[in-house]
Amino acid sequence: MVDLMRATPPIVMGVLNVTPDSFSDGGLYDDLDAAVRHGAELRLQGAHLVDVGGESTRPGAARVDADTEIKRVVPVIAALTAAGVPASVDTTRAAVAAAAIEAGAAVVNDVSGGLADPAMRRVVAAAGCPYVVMHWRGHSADMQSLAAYDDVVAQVRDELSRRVDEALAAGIAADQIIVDPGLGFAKTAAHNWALTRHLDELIALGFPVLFAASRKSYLGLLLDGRPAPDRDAATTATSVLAVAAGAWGVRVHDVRSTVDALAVWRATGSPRLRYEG
Ligand code: PMM
Repeated sequence: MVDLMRATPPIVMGVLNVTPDSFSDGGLYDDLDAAVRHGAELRLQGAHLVDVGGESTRPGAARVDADTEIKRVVPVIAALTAAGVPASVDTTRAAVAAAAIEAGAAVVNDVSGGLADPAMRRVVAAAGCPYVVMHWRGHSADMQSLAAYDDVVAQVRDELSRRVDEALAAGIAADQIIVDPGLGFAKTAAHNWALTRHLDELIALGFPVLFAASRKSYLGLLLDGRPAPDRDAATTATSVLAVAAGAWGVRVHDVRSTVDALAVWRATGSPRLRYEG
C-alpha cells in the first residue's frame, strides 16, 4: 500500500471518474475494463495514486444513490489494487468510503470535508487512512448559489480549519489530514484565482494542501470558452504554479504533462513562488 503521507511531494493524483456524466471524462470509463486500463495508464505515467469517483460533482449534477456509487467504484478499486495501482475513493458517503477501503482504497477524498455524511469521519478514523478535507458548502445542485464571500481566502481558510477540527475530534490523526480549497465548489472564477494567489494562507493551516484545478470551467472562461478536454495546458500551468507556491499535491486528468512539467520545475531547483501584496 502507498504511504502517501511519507512520499516525497509534489504528489500527483490522477482522476478516474466512473460516471456517465462527469464534466470532462464522463462516460469514457464507465465499463470496468476501460476504467482499469486507464487507471493503470495514469499510474505508468507517474501518478502516485488514482482517484476513483462514482458520482459527478459538476455544478447542477443530480445525485446517485449509495448502492449505485458502490457498484461503480468498488470493482475498479479492487482491480486497481490487485494490479498494484494505489487508489483513492472520491466520495462524500461513509458507506461508499467503507466499501472502497474494504476493496483496497488507500485514501478517502471527501469533497464535502465531512459535512455531507455524519458517519464519514468515524469510518476514516477507524481505517486510519489519509483523508482529503475539501472546502465545500453544499451539494452540486445548489452550490453555485452559495458562492458568496466577503473575503473568500479568509472564509475558506476558517471553514477548512473548522472541518479539520471536526476531523481531529472524531479521532482522525493530524498526520493523515490533507486540505483542499475546493476550486469551483461554491466559487466563481474570481474566487478560484484569489485562492490560487493566496495559497500560502491555506498552507499556513499546517496541513498538506491539494490543489485540484484540472479542466475546471474557470479555465475555460480564461480561454474564451475552450471545452474541458482542451484545458490541459492551462491546468498544467496552474498546477506547477501551485506547487511552486507550496502545494503538496495536485489532482489532474492529464498526468503525463503534469509529471513532465513538475520534472522541469525540479530540474530548475524547485523554485518557490511568492506573490507580492
Ligand atoms: N473536484 C472534482 C472532483 N473531486 N476532489 C478534490 N479533492 N478536489 C477537487 O477540487 C475535486 C475533487 C470535480 O470533478 P472532476 O472529478 O470531474 O475533476
